[in-house]
Amino acid sequence: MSKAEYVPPKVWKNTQSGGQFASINRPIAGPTHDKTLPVGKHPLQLYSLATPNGIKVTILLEELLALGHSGAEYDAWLIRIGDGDQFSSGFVEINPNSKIPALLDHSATPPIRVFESGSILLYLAEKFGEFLPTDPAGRTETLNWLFWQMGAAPYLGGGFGHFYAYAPEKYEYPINRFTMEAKRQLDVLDRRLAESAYLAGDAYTIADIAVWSWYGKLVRGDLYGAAQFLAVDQYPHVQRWAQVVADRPAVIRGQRVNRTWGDEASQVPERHDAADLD
Ligand SMILES: N[C@@H](CCC(=O)N[C@@H](CS)C(=O)NCC(=O)O)C(=O)O
Repeated sequence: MSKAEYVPPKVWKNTQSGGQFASINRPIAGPTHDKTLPVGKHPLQLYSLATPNGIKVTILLEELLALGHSGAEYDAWLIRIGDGDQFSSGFVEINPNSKIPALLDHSATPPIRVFESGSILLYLAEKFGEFLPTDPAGRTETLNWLFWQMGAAPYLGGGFGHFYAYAPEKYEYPINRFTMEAKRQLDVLDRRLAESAYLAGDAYTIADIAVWSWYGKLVRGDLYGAAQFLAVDQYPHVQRWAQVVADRPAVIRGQRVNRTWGDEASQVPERHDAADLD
């Protein structure tokens, strides 16, 4: 069956094309409704969901707690992005971009808002002095890979994942385009991880947390059901690293926070105490 070719009009019109997430896509920013965010008992208030961008932050917070930083105790509130919670007035105040994760640090006056998962990782790593080397070379290499992830993952998620898993129909052109890029990115990681244990060198850093949450999950078959399609066995160094990171207790704990799918034991929709995960 051939389809009529799409000819873009002179000015784009908002005709819904369907597909998963179509209901939350809008061409404007700003809030859709008035609602304040709940605030719990800890200084750190996280508003999130256990997507790859969301788990970066909960993994880091659980890592900090595992090291004994009691100041990293946090309340994690659920933002149901499928229901449009990210467009509430309260959420938009802490993230004008209406995307999870977003963090409010009440230990400062006035509280400090932090949005963009990379910015949150950097903020917490600096606040607690962990998972970010202090020597200029190590710190810069960590930030190189952290910023690499922030720039690369939209091609994996918004590009490959969207057209492979979520678009209402399978279109060969974008799937080819973004598969090419996803595989190139995996090869970038594989070559890097062939020469060092972790992305920034010998130490596990916020760069590993950020990259693992997308690419580690991808090669372990936890993202888009695409492991076979992407022939992830071609990346043995990524696989080795992904397994080491996956085995960390804080990584296992962090992935359960703000999770509302999968088997019931893995779901902790809200987290207010360590005991919520025990
Ligand atoms: N660059 C942002 C991306 C965040 C992002 O895309 N979050 C998604 C979930 S993974 C979201 O909130 N989507 C809701 C929407 O697009 O309305 C970050 O890393 O924090």
